[in-house]
Amino acid sequence: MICPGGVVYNLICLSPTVIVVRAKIETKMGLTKKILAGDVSAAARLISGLEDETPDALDEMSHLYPHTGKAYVVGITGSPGAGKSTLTSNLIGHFRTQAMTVGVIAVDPTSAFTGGAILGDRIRMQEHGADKGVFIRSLATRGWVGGLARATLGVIRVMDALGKDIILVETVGSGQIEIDITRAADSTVVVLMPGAGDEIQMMKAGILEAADIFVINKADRGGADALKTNLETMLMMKTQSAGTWQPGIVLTEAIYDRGTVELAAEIFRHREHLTAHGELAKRRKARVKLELMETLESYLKDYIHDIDKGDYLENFVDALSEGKTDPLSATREITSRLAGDLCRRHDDK
Ligand SMILES: Nc1nc2c(ncn2[C@@H]2O[C@H](COP(=O)(O)OP(=O)(O)O)[C@@H](O)[C@H]2O)c(=O)[nH]1
Ligand SMILES: [Mg+2]
Repeated sequence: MICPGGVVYNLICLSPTVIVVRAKIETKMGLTKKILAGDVSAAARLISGLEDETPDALDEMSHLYPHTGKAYVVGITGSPGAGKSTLTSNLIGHFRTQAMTVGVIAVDPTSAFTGGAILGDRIRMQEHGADKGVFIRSLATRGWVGGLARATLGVIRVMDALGKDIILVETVGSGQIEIDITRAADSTVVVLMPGAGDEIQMMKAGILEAADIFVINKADRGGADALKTNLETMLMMKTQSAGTWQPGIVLTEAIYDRGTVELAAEIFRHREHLTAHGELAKRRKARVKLELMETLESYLKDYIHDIDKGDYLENFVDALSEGKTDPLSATREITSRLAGDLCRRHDDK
């Protein structure tokens, strides 16, 4: 039965099952309405659903999506212990004095194993816990990079719909995860500290290219000036065309809340640069593409998982083991079944 939405839907679909489905949809729409009205517990519920990747939460995002795109997203990344959470907490304090509302997402792919870092982040940001203008959420995923990126992008959207002006995304680790998260941010801040020697690793992982702003934190410890000189030399070696953004280097002492105002100013300077050069729209387009690819991938993976509950994939595995087919031919066969199944699935909705 084809059931389009709205009134017509009501008139032609009066069977009890359909009425149940409709009631469920109304609850979902209600969640988006609540979030748009600033309901924090509704936002928290949706975020939990996104972490668990429940079908309801993913559906709800379709309602929420059109109401997003206003917030400015700042990624804060760097090695564990560099001072990201302390800096984030300082930035929250600063933005609040400017009457801006703030969302914070602390992403920690390692915490699934260590369990410790997120607790540390909470403690460092707890002074803002009672502030209604601040919404803080830690995200731990099961160490799966794709899931991590997808959940983060979703949570950014939820905080955006909640009306937060600035969203700070703290991520730990190096390499692929950082690069992925930087694609989700409008401005990316890379936090370094003297004596850690992570400059070389940074170059290898391509983080130098991904950074819009560098912070040298723990400047109270000495060695900060030498690190700054090092970094400047590395940045000079990059080929740069006229009009491109030159990453600024900000020295901070986060435990004493020193350098926060300068860092915030640098973030806004970068935002102005992006806007003036049409770069912000380009970055956001790249983010939307990432979201599309992540959603598409997860949709297809879910489908494959569903059919695997039977013997369908096993039959291919047998045929492959016996040399009767090859992975590409099997993939082609599976995807043509998928095309047929999806058409039927969409018609049924
Ligand atoms: N000496 C010094 N310690 C700092 C500074 N900023 C942060 N710390 C300390 O470094 C440790 C790690 O900080 P944290 O913000 O949790 O780092 P994260 O792992 O990058 O989030 C904590 O014990 C902080 O108190 C700083 O500017 N100077
Ligand atoms: Mg931290």
